[in-house]
Amino acid sequence: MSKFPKDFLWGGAVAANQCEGAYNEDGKGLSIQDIIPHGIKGPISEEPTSDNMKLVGIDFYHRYKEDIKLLAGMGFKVFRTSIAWSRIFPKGDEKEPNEKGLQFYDDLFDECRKYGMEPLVTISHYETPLHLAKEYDGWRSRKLIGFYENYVRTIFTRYKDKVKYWLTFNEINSVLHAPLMSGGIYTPKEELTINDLLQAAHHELVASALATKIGHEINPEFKIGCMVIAMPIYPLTPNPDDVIKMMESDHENLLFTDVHVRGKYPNYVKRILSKMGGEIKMEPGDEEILKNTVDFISFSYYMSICESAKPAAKGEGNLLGGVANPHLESSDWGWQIDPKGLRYVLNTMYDRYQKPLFIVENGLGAVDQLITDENGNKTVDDTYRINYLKKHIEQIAEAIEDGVELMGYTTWGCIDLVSASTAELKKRYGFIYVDRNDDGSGSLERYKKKSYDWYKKVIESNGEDL
Ligand code: BGP
Repeated sequence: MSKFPKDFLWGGAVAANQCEGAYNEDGKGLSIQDIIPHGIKGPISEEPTSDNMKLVGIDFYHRYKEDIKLLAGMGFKVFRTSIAWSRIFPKGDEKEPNEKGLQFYDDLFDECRKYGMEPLVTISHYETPLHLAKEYDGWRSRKLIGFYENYVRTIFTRYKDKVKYWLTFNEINSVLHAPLMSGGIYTPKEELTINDLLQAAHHELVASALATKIGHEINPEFKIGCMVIAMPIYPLTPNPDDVIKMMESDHENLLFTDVHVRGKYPNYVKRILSKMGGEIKMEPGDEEILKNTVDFISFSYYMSICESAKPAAKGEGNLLGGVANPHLESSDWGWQIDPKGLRYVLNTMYDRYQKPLFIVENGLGAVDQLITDENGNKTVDDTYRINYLKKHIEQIAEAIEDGVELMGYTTWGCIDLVSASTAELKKRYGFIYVDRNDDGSGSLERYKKKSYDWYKKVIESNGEDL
């Protein structure tokens, strides 16, 4: 008997800016991704440059029918993608939307539904319209709440009968760590204090709660969730100083789910703010809006990290940094692989909130080798990816046995796409290989990897046959 609920939502995830390409077609405006050619650590460009792999992505904009069919071939029940805000409102602050942009997502969601796949839609996934970044400094400006409100009203109304599951902001807690990519904040990070970042976060939190309210008014059947980076933080040693350091780091993440689920700020936020002096500037009505809490909590899970009170060698953590754990192995990009950490985080989150959870990202970024098999088909022997996913799914099953209420699981980058942190194509996550390389070469042909048939079997058996 499968441990997974019978209506468990198995599937995969992508984001518009990492796969669609067509960065300036059909009225689309520029987004901040069009000026980040080399990922979060690289310099930004004034204009889009041809070395930016996201301008073409994997050409999903033109090939989505072929891709959705391939994903449906694995039996996907759900497909997570995002809407590129700048396709709908090219600059972000217009009143009227771009019809061609709206039509594209109508067609995409219809295509998903044709195969019985539920779209799970991220409203803002690291793709703030560039104009909002340059003109307003992104989410540092309170004005963004109004622009976002106009955007969500437009898409909720348009897709109210096609999309049921929504996520308000991708990895909302990352705004403290990658302000440009996450919050469209143009001011360099070095010039920002934690209080500046928490103020920007406040604007996003108000916008998120407002979206939840508006969404439920437009369609009471909507399920609207928040989305955070979930990363267990372990103390590097049992030294109480390390434990306290861990707790303080954790607060900076937990505050986002606390506000989304409890509808108000936790007390410890005052202490974080007091380090710099000052407080979050609220406007009348903000506290009331924050009371619109989410239906579920979703998160990405790639790794755990350690914290130490002593300055120690920093790990290559996702966006959050941290100290390396001597008990774990790392991916080629230095992300520490920790399947049991997933069971742990599912339990701690469920214990804290008693809300349904949804794992909307998990997977292994690796360099894949395209080969020709004995039947003459091009493929990739990605046994390492299968092993990674298998170990994580085993731990999910354990967490379900622990009593955690879990809605679904979407692996990240189910078809190869451009990396968010490094902007490379060679960091691949997919069950489907896309022939495109970092020098821009490649036919854009799609090939099934070994993991394709494996994941199909996992879904067919509802997580029994790993
Ligand atoms: C998360 C992002 C995704 C995705 C993933 C993998 O932080 O939500 O957009 O890209 O991580 O990261 P990367 O692409 O940097 O390997």
